[in-house]
Amino acid sequence: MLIRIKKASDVKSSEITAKEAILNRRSFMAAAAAASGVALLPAFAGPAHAGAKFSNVKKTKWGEAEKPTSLDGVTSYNNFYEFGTGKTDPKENAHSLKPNPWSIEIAGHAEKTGRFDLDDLIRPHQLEERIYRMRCVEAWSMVIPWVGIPLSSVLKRFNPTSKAKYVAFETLVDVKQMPSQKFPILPWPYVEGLRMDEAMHPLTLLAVGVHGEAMPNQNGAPVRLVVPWKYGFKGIKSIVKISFVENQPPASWNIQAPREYGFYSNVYPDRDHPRWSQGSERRITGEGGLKALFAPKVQTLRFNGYEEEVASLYQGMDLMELF
Ligand SMILES: Nc1nc2c(c(=O)[nH]1)N[C@H]1C(S)=C(S)[C@@H](COP(=O)(O)O)O[C@H]1N2
Ligand SMILES: [Mo]
Repeated sequence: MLIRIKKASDVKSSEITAKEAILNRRSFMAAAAAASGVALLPAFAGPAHAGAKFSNVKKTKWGEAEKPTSLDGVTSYNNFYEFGTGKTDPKENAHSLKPNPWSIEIAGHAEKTGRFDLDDLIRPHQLEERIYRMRCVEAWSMVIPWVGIPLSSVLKRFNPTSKAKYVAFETLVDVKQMPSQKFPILPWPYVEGLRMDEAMHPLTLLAVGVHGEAMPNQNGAPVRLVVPWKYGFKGIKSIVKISFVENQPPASWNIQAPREYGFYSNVYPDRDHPRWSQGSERRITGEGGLKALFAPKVQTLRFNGYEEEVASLYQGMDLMELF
């Protein structure tokens, strides 16, 4: 599963022209903003530096009653093994990731495939803020205000064929940017997959930011998956390839320890992990430090509380077996 990244010399001149047009338009917008004295960003600002705020993000009903984990909490306690296995390693080490420019290869059973600039994939869509409960398989959780678009809106544009039964995702492989890839902690690239109906579900997001700003490197800049009714590891970070496939694709943690982590990995408190209970979680608020072990314990809900929205996807499946 090696990823071939197009060299600059491989890029067709038509693509270069398109790219130049984009860059010109951006500098025009920046000049316009400077002239008006307003800090203006286009709806999607791919080149934005970490911390740059998005404009034109539509608020949604999702999670409006929840109290989000602070930005400090969301960015200081992470799992991103490409930067180390410790919870504070990503914050410390992810500065070597270069999220701009970024492109994604779309492959497999679809009428349209190819390599696309991330900006071109995101820009046609209205960015939304969705505050989702996120539950890690390690029994801690956060409430995260994501900025993104429904994954379905991007996937639909490629006209997947009837052979597309699953969607497979891959993270970047580049040991210079992701230094812990020199260690065989997991087989690289990190890979994940969803069944087509899960990928197309309106709750499933392609996220490009948190707390109104461009995705911090440690959270999976510039673009990552968010599937709030599944354990956190399904939310693959720093995606470089999306493939429409016929058979169930490999998923990193499922390959690593199949008896502990299933392909579906829906949050399901009835089914404990072989080594610990999944019945409750430590809610990290990010306030007063990040002492996850001492964070208040709350009950874990079926499908992480999104049962009403997603239970129908699994009708007739034995979720104790197909975990
Ligand atoms: N490429 C990649 N994606 C990944 C991981 C990883 O190690 N590598 N960790 C996963 C796990 S276990 C979790 S809980 C979430 C954490 O996302 P967050 O750090 O934004 O909270 O990212 C997931 N996505
Ligand atoms: Mo996780």
